[in-house]
Amino acid sequence: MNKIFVIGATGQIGSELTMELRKRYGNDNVVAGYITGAEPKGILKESGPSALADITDRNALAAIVKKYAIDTIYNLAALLSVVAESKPSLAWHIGIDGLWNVLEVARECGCAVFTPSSIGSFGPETPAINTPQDTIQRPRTMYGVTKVTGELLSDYYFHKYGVDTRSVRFPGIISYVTPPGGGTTDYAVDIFYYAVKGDDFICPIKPGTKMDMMYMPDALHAAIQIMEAEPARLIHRNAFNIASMSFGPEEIYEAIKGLKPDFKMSYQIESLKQSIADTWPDCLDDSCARNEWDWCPRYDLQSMSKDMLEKLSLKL
Ligand code: VAH
Repeated sequence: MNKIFVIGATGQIGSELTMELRKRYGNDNVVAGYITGAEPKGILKESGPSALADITDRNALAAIVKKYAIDTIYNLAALLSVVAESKPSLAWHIGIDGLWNVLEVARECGCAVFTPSSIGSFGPETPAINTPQDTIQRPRTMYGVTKVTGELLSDYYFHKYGVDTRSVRFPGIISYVTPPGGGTTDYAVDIFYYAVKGDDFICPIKPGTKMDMMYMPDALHAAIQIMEAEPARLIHRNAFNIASMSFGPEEIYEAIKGLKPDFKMSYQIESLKQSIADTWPDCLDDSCARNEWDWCPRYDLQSMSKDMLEKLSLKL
């Protein structure tokens, strides 16, 4: 990787991935792609080049790739699971028509492509405990349909055209920089904001609803490490199971309460989020990522909770 283009650079993952890539590869070598209304601000804007990049405009993507001699595209444009249920055609348009544009530009210009999948790519028939790398994927959400289709389309472009496509199935990602927008796992981010502000938290997900979660530093590490991996070692490509922690609302509450004894939580279940969460696995088997490109997370629930509370206290 030398010249990198991040599509969706102002989103929850993109805003931090762009900065991490600039730190590793040089500020001028990472172009932040954004859409109207979500322009980069502050350090993200000042630290390196940015370009208006609507993923549904193939010519615009091609012009940016050629102008900056891009060799690697991180495609982070997507509607998250809850929003995608209310706007399914837009979710498909961005997730798949957009991906098609990225893959065609990558095929013409010789770029590698990272397009994240998700635990949302699994469905109720998928084994929920130690979910295998290769297993049934019959998601019941439009988000999941776009993620499975994205995996298949990315593998197709690798096998048919030799486009260097690679990706991971992200769990719910927890971060303190840019809040997520419209996800089923957002509760695991929101809970920290309430704890730091000293407010009681009302959890929208039932106790006992285990889902894979990951702290943003580990997610960034995975997104970069897989693209730096030795291609000859890769048996899989789109997309690798990765995991770091699996918990339900009562467990993250206890972890935070251990650090903030006065913190209180109650439940008010949101049926759409709960119905989506119920179709997702509890915990993934990520042995293929560990064997094929040395994936190894650094944070667990305790260390993440401590770091999140410290960083959010400074931020807020
Ligand atoms: C969501 N945070 O909740 C995203 C993510 C696995 C969850 O895809 O939709």
